[in-house]
Amino acid sequence: MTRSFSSHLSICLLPAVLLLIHAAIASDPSPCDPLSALYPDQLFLPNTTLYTSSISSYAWMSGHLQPACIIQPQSTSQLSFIIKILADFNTTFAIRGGGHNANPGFSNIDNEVTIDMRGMRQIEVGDGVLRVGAGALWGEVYDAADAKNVSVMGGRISTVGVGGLTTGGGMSIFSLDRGWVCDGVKNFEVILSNSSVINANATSNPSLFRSLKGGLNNFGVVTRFDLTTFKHGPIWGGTTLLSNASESDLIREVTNFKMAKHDPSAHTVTIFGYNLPDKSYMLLNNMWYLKPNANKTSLHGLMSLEPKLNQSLVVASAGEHARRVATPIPAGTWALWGTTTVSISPTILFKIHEIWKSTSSLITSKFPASDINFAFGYQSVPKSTPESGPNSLGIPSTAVPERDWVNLLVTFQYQDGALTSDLEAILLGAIDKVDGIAREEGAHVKYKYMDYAHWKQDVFGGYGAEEVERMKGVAQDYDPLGMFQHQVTGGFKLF
Ligand SMILES: Cc1cc2nc3c(=O)[nH]c(=O)nc-3n(C[C@H](O)[C@H](O)[C@H](O)COP(=O)(O)OP(=O)(O)OC[C@H]3O[C@@H](n4cnc5c(N)ncnc54)[C@H](O)[C@@H]3O)c2cc1C
Ligand SMILES: *[C@@H]1O[C@H](CO)[C@@H](O)[C@H](O)[C@H]1NC(C)=O
Ligand SMILES: *[C@@H]1O[C@H](CO)[C@@H](O)[C@H](O)[C@H]1NC(C)=O
Ligand SMILES: *[C@@H]1O[C@H](CO)[C@@H](O)[C@H](O)[C@H]1NC(C)=O
Ligand SMILES: *[C@@H]1O[C@H](CO)[C@@H](O)[C@H](O)[C@H]1NC(C)=O
Ligand SMILES: *[C@@H]1O[C@H](CO)[C@@H](O)[C@H](O)[C@H]1NC(C)=O
Ligand SMILES: *[C@@H]1O[C@H](CO)[C@@H](O)[C@H](O)[C@H]1NC(C)=O
Ligand SMILES: *[C@@H]1O[C@H](CO)[C@@H](O)[C@H](O)[C@H]1NC(C)=O
Ligand SMILES: CC(=O)N[C@H]1CO[C@H](CO)[C@@H](O)[C@@H]1O
Repeated sequence: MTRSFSSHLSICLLPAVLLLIHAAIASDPSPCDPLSALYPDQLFLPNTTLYTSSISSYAWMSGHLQPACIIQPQSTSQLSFIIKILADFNTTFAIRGGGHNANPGFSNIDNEVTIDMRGMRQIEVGDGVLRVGAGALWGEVYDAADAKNVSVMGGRISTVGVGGLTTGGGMSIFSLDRGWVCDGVKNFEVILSNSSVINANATSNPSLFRSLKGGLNNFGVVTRFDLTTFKHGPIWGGTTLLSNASESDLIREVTNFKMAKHDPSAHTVTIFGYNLPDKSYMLLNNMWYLKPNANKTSLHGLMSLEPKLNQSLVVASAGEHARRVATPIPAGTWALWGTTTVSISPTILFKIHEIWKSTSSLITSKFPASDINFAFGYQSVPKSTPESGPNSLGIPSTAVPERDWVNLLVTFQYQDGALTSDLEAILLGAIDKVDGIAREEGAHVKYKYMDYAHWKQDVFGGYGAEEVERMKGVAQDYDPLGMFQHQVTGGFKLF
């Protein structure tokens, strides 16, 4: 090690710990030893109960990597010191929030250190602001907000993490009215690579503030998100399960809904699912209306599709909705996610739907006996909100994404991990076809939503060269040695 460790040490630490750290750096490149000496109760080693339960709490099997140790800091000052140690060892590490990203290596790592943020999940509701520790899950945020009769923009499902969803953008049921979840952040508390703890907000470190809204883990570890709160009354909505007989009616009604006059109160996520080996369909139409009654509104056409095999529609707070739609993911499930964006036209969704059908046939012929769920999901893209200040998503100020754009989420869920590379090729191939027909129609949009993207997709390319150049400059200013490029290997990287 070339850099001096002792120069960073705070005086309250015991000299014995200092000796241990020096001995560890000299003899063994693993930072787990000093971390374990400093934080014995928060350092989990393989084959212990806490380690195993941390690994099994990842949503998907892709998260089940085997780090040399997992460190679960309880406070910003502890994590700042941990970052110092990791900087000195110059080894790779992962940052884990809610553990819901499907890309391998985004929030866990083999043989190195994983920082499990879930020890930091304090929530405090103040005047117009909710301060949340970065390791919290949205369900906890909504519980705190509901208790004070306020709302925040957050994930639509209670089990997902605040950290990953917000730094990648974030789509909420309020997003067509109020913007991306990251646009609702007033202030980020963040630890930089030199272990300084700073605030990034509109007046302090504004370039970093902008970059963190869509820049994932490229600049620092976010330790706290300060979210804007607002008053909001009860919201109508939930899920309806339609029969496969509604297939073409559903794609028509989604098109009609998008082509009609834009209604910022209506939020929909429409999912065309296909299951093997039983060759069954799962057509799920999720709808929310930001008022207690959606009758005779823009949702009318979607609401009137029959027959409904099942429905769960209520009038409730955003938090109650998020809890109701959370269904447990069965243990042992693998997932692949990918995404693209198109602009709406009378024909584009019908053409994309043909790709869903042909891909369903393809997997039926290739893997007839496998347990696979394959889905295309459609939703509007959040509003751009200049009043919240810029984010880093690179969406042109001339665009009206909430009205004109449709996000497509393509997913595979399956039980046999050996199918991964074949399904990955099929997923990326289907997205290429969608992009191809969208280009032919003049409906192609280069922006791709980071939190839904497959790791092989060029998310930053979709942000545009100008935005990426700006972010690279910010990364060089705030992380001159490139810790968040070279040591934090998981996630979409700027360099
Ligand atoms: C069931 C389910 C429902 C979903 N619903 C929605 C939804 O309603 N809206 C939506 O927009 N998306 C949704 N998503 C997608 C979700 O936003 C992404 O999967 C996101 O990456 C999850 O964040 P996480 O913290 O749980 O994940 P993780 O896997 O823990 O983290 C994802 C990435 O974020 C980074 N990261 C996490 N915390 C921090 C931090 N504190 N500082 C710096 N970097 C950090 C990690 O390093 C990693 O690269 C959903 C996903 C699932 C599986
Ligand atoms: C974990 O325990 C199992 C059996 O108890 C053992 O085979 C394995 O080697 C252990 N792994 C580690 C990393 O210690
Ligand atoms: C950290 O390691 C990388 C190679 O893994 C090396 O390029 C870089 O110079 C090292 N940084 C420091 C500060 O030693
Ligand atoms: C929230 O609203 C309910 C119902 O209107 C009311 O009874 C309760 O006192 C309110 N709580 C707070 C913290 O304002
Ligand atoms: C912005 O950061 C500064 C400096 O830390 C802090 O004093 C101020 O309160 C922050 N603003 C917000 C909105 O959090
Ligand atoms: C909305 O319409 C449904 C179906 O016609 C009806 O059952 C329900 O009572 C209506 N809700 C309101 C609030 O009018
Ligand atoms: C139907 O909805 C209810 C909740 O309203 C739920 O408990 C049940 O599991 C659902 N059934 C199916 C087949 O989705
Ligand atoms: C840490 O880095 C930031 C951004 O580069 C810089 O402003 C700050 O002075 C540095 N702090 C220390 C203690 O070096
Ligand atoms: C794949 C599948 O489940 N297809 C069914 C769709 O619904 C029709 C009736 O409307 C059935 O005949 C199909 O078998």
